[in-house]
Amino acid sequence: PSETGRVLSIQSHTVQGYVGNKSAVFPLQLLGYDVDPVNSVQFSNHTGYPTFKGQVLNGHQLWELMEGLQANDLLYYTHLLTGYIGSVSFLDTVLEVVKKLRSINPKLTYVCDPVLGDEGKLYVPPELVAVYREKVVPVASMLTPNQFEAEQLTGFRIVSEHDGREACNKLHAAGPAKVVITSINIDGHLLLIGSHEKEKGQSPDQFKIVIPRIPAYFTGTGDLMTALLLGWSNKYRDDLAKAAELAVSTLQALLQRTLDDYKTAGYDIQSSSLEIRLIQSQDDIRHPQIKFKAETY
Ligand code: ATP
Ligand code: PLP
Ligand code: PXL
Repeated sequence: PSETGRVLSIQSHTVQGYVGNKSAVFPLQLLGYDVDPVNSVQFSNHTGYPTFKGQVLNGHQLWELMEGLQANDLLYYTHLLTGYIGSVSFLDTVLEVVKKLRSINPKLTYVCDPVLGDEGKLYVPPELVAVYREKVVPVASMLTPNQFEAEQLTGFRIVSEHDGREACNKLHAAGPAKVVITSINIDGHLLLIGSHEKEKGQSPDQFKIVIPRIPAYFTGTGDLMTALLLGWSNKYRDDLAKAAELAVSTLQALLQRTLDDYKTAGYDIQSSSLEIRLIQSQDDIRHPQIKFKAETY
């Protein structure tokens, strides 16, 4: 399928390494999309390193960029993509961006990775949770939370596969037609749960993909995952399960390559978070071999 689009991607930029826009822009371009990145921060490296330096864009500065685009009639987008956002004022401006883009293209698809934290810990200011829950989730077309984020957004504890499906139902009721919980930790493996509410109020089509846990930590995988889900779900609009199979298959091939490269170089893979081998994985992005199958419920 050749369906593409024009994506406004508001995410972090790091000089070195692949998180935020650095892990989303290249794969979307490889899948044929025009991508216009707005760099919400420019840091030397991701914040998991012992130190980082750089600049943060504020809400006014984001809006200034939108005004520049509007003055030249350049605000037509098919998709808006957002990831990690560090402040309420920036997130409020992103909501204004959604409104503005939809006034120009009412069919705009807003793909939102509601980055809040992981493994029981927030890595954003706690005030952001309510803004996501009350204002952002209702306007999102597709949402890609992890287990912790889905819990934060629904107030519902997820300890089983069944809970994951219930959380998707609650999120549909709040707004988005497509929900992918990118990872639920269940006895030693990861579970992705996808859910597509094809008609408002109807019961959604749901599926799971079982992913063996690789014993290492990677940074930027969540951002890459959401970008790939945007790319493939737009090509297979009525088949979110297929889109997720393609995205997961790319990601697992890339993670395996990353692990192999670090091992070959003699690194201790337990010692820190690994930088993904994104550029080296371009064939796996363009033409993923489906090795991870979705099981529909
Ligand atoms: P975000 O915080 O951006 O919402 P997230 O916490 O869901 O993202 P990750 O936990 O990085 O993001 O997972 C995204 C995807 O990356 C998972 O669906 C899985 O396919 C893959 N992944 C990440 N880490 C591992 C791992 N250790 N073993 C296997 N797969 C992994
Ligand atoms: N750790 C910190 C400190 C972060 O700010 C973020 C931001 O998203 C992450 C981890 C998430 O990384 P990932 O997208 O791989 O889940
Ligand atoms: O991957 C999420 C992310 C986004 N932006 C910045 C980060 C990270 C992860 O560490 O440091 C600046």
